[in-house]
Amino acid sequence: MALEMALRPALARSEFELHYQPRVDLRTMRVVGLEALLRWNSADLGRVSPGEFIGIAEETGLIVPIGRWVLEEACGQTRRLIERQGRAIRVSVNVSARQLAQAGFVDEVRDVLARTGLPAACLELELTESALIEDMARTAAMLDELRVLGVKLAVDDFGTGYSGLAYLRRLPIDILKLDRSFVLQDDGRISAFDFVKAFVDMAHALRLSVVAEGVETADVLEFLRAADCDEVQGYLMARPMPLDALEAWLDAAT
Ligand code: G
Ligand code: G
Ligand code: MN
Ligand code: NA
Repeated sequence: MALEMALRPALARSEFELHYQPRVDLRTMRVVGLEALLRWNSADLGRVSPGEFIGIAEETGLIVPIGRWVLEEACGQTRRLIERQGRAIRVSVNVSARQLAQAGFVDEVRDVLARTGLPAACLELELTESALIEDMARTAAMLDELRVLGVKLAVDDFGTGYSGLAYLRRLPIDILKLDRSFVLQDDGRISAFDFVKAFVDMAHALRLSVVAEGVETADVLEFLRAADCDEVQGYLMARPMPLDALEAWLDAAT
């Protein structure tokens, strides 16, 4: 309750900020993308992690205006970053089921791209399996419209649900983001190679590219390289950072 009371005025009080975590091409080790991750510094509660407030934002519907702000901020900041860096960089934005269920979501994405000037191909939307299968017919129509705009579509936390794979045939998905638990077992050991490799091969056969999340060690990086994974993201490369720190990091890395 205290959290919800503090969350309601947070947007108007400019208490949100985006941090960005680099995503790296596993073959060239160049940064090809960034994931925008929401941070809340509450005047009343101090720093609150998304794990604590995203659920409440979803239940209360506050995720809709907050998500709109995230999309606009991520697109605007990335557009300016691309200008300064002089090369294309993709930004991925997490989208909740609740946002996807909004009637005007596609228009909102189209408007934000027009307002910020970010090329559509530089925007990726991360959707969870549960959001995708909630209302398949409607979702499929919507994702087709987003695809026509040129936006990239990713399945986030892939391998954590039990939704099967049929939806991958019906929906115009471009990217699978393998959850950390897909590669690391509960005891911290790396999963069976053949298991991970088979999934990567299947994804490639379906023309999907594969991003592994939560890469923390060189062992895991080499394992993913051997499994033919396309991109990696994790503390081994970099933590999520505020924009200015990210730019300094990018300048140092190249
Ligand atoms: O940033 P962190 O590593 O703590 O993220 C925790 C969770 O919060 C992740 O599941 C992530 O997808 C989610 N999250 C972070 N930022 C956003 C956002 O802008 N929108 C939504 N819907 N979820 C987010
Ligand atoms: O659910 P989603 O994939 O959107 O959330 C990404 C979350 O993973 C963020 O909370 C981010 O801070 C976290 N994260 C990013 N890199 C790593 C990592 O190497 N290890 C772990 N444990 N978490 C990570
Ligand atoms: Mn994500
Ligand atoms: Na994830």
